[in-house]
Amino acid sequence: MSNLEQTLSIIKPDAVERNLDDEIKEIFKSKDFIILKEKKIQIEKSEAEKFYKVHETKPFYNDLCTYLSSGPIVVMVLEKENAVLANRKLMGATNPKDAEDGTIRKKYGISIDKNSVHGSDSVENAKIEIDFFFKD
Ligand code: IDP
Ligand code: MG
Repeated sequence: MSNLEQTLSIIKPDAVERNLDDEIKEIFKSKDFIILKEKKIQIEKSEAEKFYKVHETKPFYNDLCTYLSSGPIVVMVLEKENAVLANRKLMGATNPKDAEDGTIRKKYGISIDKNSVHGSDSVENAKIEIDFFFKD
């Protein structure tokens, strides 16, 4: 059965700063993700706080929001069969130290906070996150 999904991907400031965005986009395309929408933007801290609201009680919340708003990011809607899980697998573990070979975070991640990419963690959150960045 076909299960075409869309997911939200963000190339985070640490990767854009190192000019890795084209290289990371090529990885997605090589794994048969279609980039349906994309934009390079810089967001306000208040927007990062809304985006990461689920983490608002975490000790790292403030630093996380400061970081996501610290420089340009590339936000993309990716489409593929089972895109949400496929993207999470391709990204690798949150902490690059724990990420498997062949994953984006293993290859490019610097630390648990500067881990180069974000990806939606469920189909439900993917819809919310796509709307957050691409609702007209
Ligand atoms: P995920 O990005 O793999 O889905 P989440 O648990 O949703 O991971 O956390 C969101 C982001 O918050 C992570 O990508 C990472 O940048 C940051 N983060 C998560 N845990 C920590 C931590 O323990 N210290 C610092 N930053 C963290
Ligand atoms: Mg997450």
